[in-house]
Amino acid sequence: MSSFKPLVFSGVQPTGNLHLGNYLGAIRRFVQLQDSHDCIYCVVDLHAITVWQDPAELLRATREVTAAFLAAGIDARKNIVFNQSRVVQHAELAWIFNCVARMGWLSRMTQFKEKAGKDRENASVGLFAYPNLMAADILVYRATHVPVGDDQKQHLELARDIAQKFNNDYSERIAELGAGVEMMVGEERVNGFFPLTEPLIEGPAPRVMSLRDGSKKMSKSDASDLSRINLTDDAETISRKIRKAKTDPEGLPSEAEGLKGRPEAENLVVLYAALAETSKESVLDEFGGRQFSEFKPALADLAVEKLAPVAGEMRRISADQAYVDSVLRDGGERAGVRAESTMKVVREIVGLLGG
Ligand code: AQP
Repeated sequence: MSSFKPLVFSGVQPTGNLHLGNYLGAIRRFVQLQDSHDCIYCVVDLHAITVWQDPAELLRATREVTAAFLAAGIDARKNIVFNQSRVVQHAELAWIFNCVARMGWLSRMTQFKEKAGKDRENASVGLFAYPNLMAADILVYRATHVPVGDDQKQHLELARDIAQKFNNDYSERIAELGAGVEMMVGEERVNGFFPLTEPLIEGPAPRVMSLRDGSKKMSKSDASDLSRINLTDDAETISRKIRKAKTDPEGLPSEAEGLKGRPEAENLVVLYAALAETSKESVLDEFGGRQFSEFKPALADLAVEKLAPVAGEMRRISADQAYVDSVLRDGGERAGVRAESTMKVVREIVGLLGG
């Protein structure tokens, strides 16, 4: 029985400053996975333009995210690093998925509801169809695993629904062309062209929260810069943001149970645990019973210790624009070969002349 070859794919949008949530929830995981998997990492510039982007800023941010990937330790020779718009097959497959996905499925996406806000009529069509492009990003490589933060869970479920509907709708044609791969869907053994990709939402910090509001995730688009730690923040800025982070009047509990209903306190403990690569329990073993006035400086020192080398490396790599561009160009060429080999078959499956 043939089965899908394990392949990791993930992307980051070049929109504004990368923050600690992007780093702990996604980029650091990308680095770890390259030891065990074939990986493709993408700077998703086509996703970025679903909301307005200044063109010069988009170019800058695309290079900056690439520099962050490299600075964090992604090996662009062993893996593929490129920007999405370079490989036109992403957009081509996204169009086919626009015709597979249902309006009702997309209408339920919470990210669209949050980003479009009350003024839905004025949101771009691209923002609505964003999850179809995301499914195409993954499935144009028939990727089996996608490391993401918790906020992307719903979009990955949609990618699985799209893959499954495509496999069902075209099942006869897939069989006729011998293009299918056997896989288990629940208890059933089926033959499909696209895998049902598994999300990898794991690690100690799948959802880093805002430093100003423990009910909101840390986000690039938050109007308050105090809400997030940017990868490019200097030591003084990191310390100030952590000092000003919202907490409650109680000290740190000795047990994780004591963090229940205290989202801001829990977030800071999670951050410490993630940065130190340990558990919440062991952080509380060390700091339980102490006040935030003692814990915050320790957290700030740790954050600076872990982030300063990445920021320094980002600055060094960013200064060599020709190198960054060459990484994206080379990655784009290699990604394009793989994407085209999938699309050749997809065109045949769907019945599009042109090969
Ligand atoms: N707060 C977070 N905690 C953990 N992981 C997070 N990610 C984002 N925020 C957090 C993960 O980072 C990866 C890249 O995200 P993205 O650039 O594609 O866009 P996003 O999820 O929309 O991130 P932002 O920062 O919140 O951007 P805006 O403000 O533009 O919406 C993804 O794997 C994501 O899960």
